[in-house]
Amino acid sequence: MSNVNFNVLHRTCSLVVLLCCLHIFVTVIYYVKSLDFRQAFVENQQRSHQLQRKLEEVLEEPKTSGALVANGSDTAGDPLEKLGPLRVEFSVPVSLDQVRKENPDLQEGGRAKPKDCIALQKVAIIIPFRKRDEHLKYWLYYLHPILQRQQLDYGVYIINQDGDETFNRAKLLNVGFAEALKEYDYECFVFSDVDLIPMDDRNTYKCFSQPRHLSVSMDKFGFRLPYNQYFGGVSSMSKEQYLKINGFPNNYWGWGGEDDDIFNRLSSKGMIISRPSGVIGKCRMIRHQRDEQNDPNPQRFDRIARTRQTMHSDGINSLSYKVVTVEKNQLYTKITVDIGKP
Ligand code: BGN
Repeated sequence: MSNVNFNVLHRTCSLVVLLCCLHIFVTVIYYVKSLDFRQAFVENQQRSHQLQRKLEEVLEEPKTSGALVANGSDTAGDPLEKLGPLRVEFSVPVSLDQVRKENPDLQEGGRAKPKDCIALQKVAIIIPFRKRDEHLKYWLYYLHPILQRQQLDYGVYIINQDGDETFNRAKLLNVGFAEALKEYDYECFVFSDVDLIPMDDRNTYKCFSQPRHLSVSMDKFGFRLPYNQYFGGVSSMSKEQYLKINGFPNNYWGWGGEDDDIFNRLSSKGMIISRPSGVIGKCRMIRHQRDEQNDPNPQRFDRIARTRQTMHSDGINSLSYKVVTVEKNQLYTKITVDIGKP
């Protein structure tokens, strides 16, 4: 009897052990499978994130430089299709030789126009200047390829203030307007500081139905407009718009206020400022020390308060200066001028 009991117990135990083993086996199989599944899920997720990132990069990828893109063999075709964000940096030095080589289509005086189509506009780019050759190299390096891609018929005019008297930005801009018009039938004028480089070539350096402010989103101001009326840095005006306000003031000697005076002139004539979006209008400023002979002008507060009274007698109609030298090369026309002193 006890023998029979023992046998039954033994068989039952063996069955239980077998069932346990089977259970462990099945559990292990399911566990391993679920691991595979989890890994596949994670890999899938990673792959779709990578794809997403790549897509974003392709859509947003800034081009290395204006020149590289303009001359790259993979970018042949419609130049307008290449427009978009640009990578702009000032850590690698550039040489004028390099800029000349990378822009073989430039004509004497820093002129270019599209070969296969009618230009958008005839644009004179006016740059007020004194002792900023390092900045000028970067400006030419970045801007020449951009301006050519923008299908403009343009010329670059560097207006160099002779001597060491206090700097006068607005008067130099007036000189640029007058001198450029003596050369060619320009219909549009872009007034640009030498240290400002656009970061997106959709920011077209041309004129619009209203005066345009182009440097709307500068790194220096945290990629924002410092104030709504700000019109400094880079702006454009058609010949008509410029003449309607009698050009720019001639008596802002030293830093500040002349751009606010120009804004006052425009708004007094009922014009409004047109601007690109904050994304397209991004630009970088080359960092530098304040120039000598360009201290803040203490008279600027009084002057901008009186723009409406002074603008009809002070402007392009009262401009006087003496051209000292004119230098023309493949990259620019440099006009050195004696504009007098305060
Ligand atoms: C303003 C200057 C501008 C200058 C901007 C940005 C004046 C006038 C008196 C208020 N205006 O303050 O000329 O472009 O800062 O730096 O100083």
